[in-house]
Amino acid sequence: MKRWAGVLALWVAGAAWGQDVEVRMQDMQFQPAQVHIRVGDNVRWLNTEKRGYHTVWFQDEGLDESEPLFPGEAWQRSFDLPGRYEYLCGPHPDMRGVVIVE
Ligand SMILES: [Cu+2]
Repeated sequence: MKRWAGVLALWVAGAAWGQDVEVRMQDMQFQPAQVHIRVGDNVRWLNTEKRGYHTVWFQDEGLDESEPLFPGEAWQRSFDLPGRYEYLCGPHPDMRGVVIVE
């Protein structure tokens, strides 16, 4: 019985649609600056600084910048199409990252 429950749990995990991936905003950087995900996955950006705010802005796509994210705040987005999605932080344009969706 226990064994079957384990097999079922593995199957459910493998079939799950939309994994969550976290990117931290720390030391004026996106960490990791590059993430590889699969179609349907969700990326969550979390500000783990002691002070100061950041944004997440997919400027190249013509999307709106996120609201300012203060320490402890997060913003998320899912990706439904394969591609390479570059983004930056509005207040700190040198702070950049990329999401690669496969
Ligand atoms: Cu920033």
